[in-house]
Amino acid sequence: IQTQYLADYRPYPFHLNETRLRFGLSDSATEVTSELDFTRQGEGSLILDGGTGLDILRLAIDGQELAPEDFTREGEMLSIADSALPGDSFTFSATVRIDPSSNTAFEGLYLSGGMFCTQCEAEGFRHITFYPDRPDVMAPFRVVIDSEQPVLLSNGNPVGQEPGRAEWHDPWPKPAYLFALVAGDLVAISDSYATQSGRVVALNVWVRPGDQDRAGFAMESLIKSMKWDEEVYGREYDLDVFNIVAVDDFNMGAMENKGLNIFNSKLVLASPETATDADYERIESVIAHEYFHNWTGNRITCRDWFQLCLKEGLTVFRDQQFTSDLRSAPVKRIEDVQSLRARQFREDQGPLAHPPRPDHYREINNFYTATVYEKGAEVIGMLKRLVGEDGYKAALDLYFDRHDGDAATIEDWLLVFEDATGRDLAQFKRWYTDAGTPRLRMDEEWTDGTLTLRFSQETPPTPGQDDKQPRVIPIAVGLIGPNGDETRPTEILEMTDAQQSFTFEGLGARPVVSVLRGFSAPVVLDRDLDDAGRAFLLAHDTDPFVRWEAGRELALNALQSMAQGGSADPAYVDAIGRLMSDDDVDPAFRALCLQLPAEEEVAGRLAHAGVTPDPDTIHAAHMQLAHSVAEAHEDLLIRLYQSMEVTGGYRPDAQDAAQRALRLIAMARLNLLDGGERAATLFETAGNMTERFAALSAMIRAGRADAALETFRQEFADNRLVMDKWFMIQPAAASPDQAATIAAELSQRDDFEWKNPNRFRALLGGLAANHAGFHAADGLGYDFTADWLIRMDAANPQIAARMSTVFETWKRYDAGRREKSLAALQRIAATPRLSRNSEEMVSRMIE
Ligand code: DPP
Ligand code: ZN
Repeated sequence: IQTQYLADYRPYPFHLNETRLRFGLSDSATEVTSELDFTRQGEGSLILDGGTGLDILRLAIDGQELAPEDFTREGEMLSIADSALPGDSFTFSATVRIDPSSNTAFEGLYLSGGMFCTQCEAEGFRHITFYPDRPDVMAPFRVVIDSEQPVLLSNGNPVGQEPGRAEWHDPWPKPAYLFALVAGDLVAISDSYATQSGRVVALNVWVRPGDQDRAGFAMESLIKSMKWDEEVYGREYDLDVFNIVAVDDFNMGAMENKGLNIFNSKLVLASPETATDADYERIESVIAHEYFHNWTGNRITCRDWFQLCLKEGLTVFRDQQFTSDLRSAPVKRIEDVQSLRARQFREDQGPLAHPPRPDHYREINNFYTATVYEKGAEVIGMLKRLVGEDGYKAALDLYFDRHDGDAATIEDWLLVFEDATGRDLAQFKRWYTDAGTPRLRMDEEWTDGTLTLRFSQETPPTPGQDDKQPRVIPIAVGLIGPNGDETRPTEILEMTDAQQSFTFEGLGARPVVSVLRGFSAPVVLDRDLDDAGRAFLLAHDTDPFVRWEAGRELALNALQSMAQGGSADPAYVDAIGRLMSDDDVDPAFRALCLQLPAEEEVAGRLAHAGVTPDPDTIHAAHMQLAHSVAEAHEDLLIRLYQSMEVTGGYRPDAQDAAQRALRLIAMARLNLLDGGERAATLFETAGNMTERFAALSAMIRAGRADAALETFRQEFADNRLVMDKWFMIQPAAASPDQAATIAAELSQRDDFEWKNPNRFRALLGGLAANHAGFHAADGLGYDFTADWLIRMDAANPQIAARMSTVFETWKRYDAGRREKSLAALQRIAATPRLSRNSEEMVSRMIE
């Protein structure tokens, strides 16, 4: 399989004027007829993509059937002989037969619980018919669906609907990856939205009969998204209908197909009894994300897949802004940084590191990564910080104006910022082209009222990129006086050199520096600050991110020293107690501060410091520090557990969710002292999934969950999404020496429907979330995971390849673990007929 290179990009030699498709749906023999109106626009042959599963019934040009010598089929490519083309304009037509019922990869057209649905991003359309399956070939679509299924949907506006047939027209030129079709027994909850210019749009959320009462929150979220994009970005919706469909078997979270978003049902369906606060927040943000793609992704798409972060980074940035506006901005920022560090920093520090805009790949599906998405969003956040609110708005207006209807590039994107603001972004572009997380070091010098901050930056080598040039780093700094008052408000220092100093003059007394406010750049910051300084920032900083970060640093320092045989430093325990008892502080923020850094993060930090992490010691340190907090603050935690109880009916809003979060983390700490008593009571009495699930998880940790797990299973046996939680939490919350065995037992159950991506991710992801369990020294976690990756690869390569990233940190650990994880990876690599997806991932990790 060949590597694709960005440098090899060539425009497609034909313009596609219109695409017409006709589907005769049948489970195992669906017939697809296409008519593609082409006009030549450059030199080259007519080459179409088409998977090996396409059975050719007829190929024709301008109605003339092609003879065998008029075309050649090689792998996933169909080439038409130049001699078969009548001139510069012609209609290519194909009738093919495909088998949706045997499509377990869920790419192209497939069946999910008897319902037809599609997933075409990135390259799924080639499994439906022959086509120039590349994002820079855009055309309006007309689609006719013949089927006995009661509901027949495709992109765009409905043209005709009669029993057994539906016709759809999408006037907006789009690439094939945005095509969608759904046919099934579905019911809608419906509403409508009047856009700012007065267009009335019919809105439907389609679900299986019986699920309607769990679709209301998705609809509310959609309406909020439509309004927000008008108010904040001036972007209006552009069709008569907007359909969302919930599907049980789905590789991704959701997909932004034009006018017909298809969602993993876990990101649509929610009720207080079945979904947690975190589920609600995620549904709201993913509904927004996919809706926002209508402009950043669909109206302006990507020229090629190397530019994926053009649409994903920007759309993640937009959904983050949306959540900040609707909920608490500081809390959202901290959550985003937590997830960036846990997933993207981890990726950047290992064998899978790649730039937000990669310049080569073998399988594009392997590049739907935290780097492309989350770091892609961080880079836009930095751009915005550098050019300011007004500059950002001017640049975005210019982007929409200049590139509407285009398949654009990162160069186009940066040029609108240069043109709108007059700034040169040549050096800034390194954020897109270079992999790796810069290390930023800050030293301070204080003389006679003058404070000098000396910064140095360095980015460690990443695969294929040994030498790194300095980047533009926006460093947000504020100064806090000794009495706790802010003496200098936030200012952005713009670092461009490898070493650079900034001076603050006329200061009365030496301040404490609050640096990297709001996490102004995705870097690892090193500075010498003692625990007293950190406790001071935790108590006094006006910047919530730096406050939280100070607490996290205290906890990390304690964990790090405990994991190396030291004892728990009281600084963290004392400081956290003071913060917890401050009722003026947002409960959600307090809950975040009371969380300990994940064990995985401690391992990463130790590895960075040149110490081989021992998962068992880290786990013991984690337990011990949590225990110290519980013992030192038992009365306070009991008070919080009582006072944060939310009364009245369940509401998924930020205020109530914040109280629940603080209450439940208080319960988790008390769990270490009360042997699971509070959790057991809450499990019996709670009326919502947020509390019940937290209680169940605490009971597992307390070793008294057997009966509760069975009660839970009986109650929710019919609800796949809730049962996913049941499969996930058992290995995740198990004691490390049991985790792999528990996962293995669960995998033998009849209801472990492993081909369902959610169920598979729940069980394997649950084990991987148990750091010391997955990395158990006996290697059982590695073996269990490898067995299932091999099995899944034969059915669904995308899911197997993505889950294989649980191994990406394997080189960090001791020789015994390294040997066992390498053996597991080699076993995967040696599997006959391994997919290109898994082959690429595993070979990058082994190299
Ligand atoms: N469905 C994925 C997303 O929205 C890919 N576009 O990010
Ligand atoms: Zn997206």
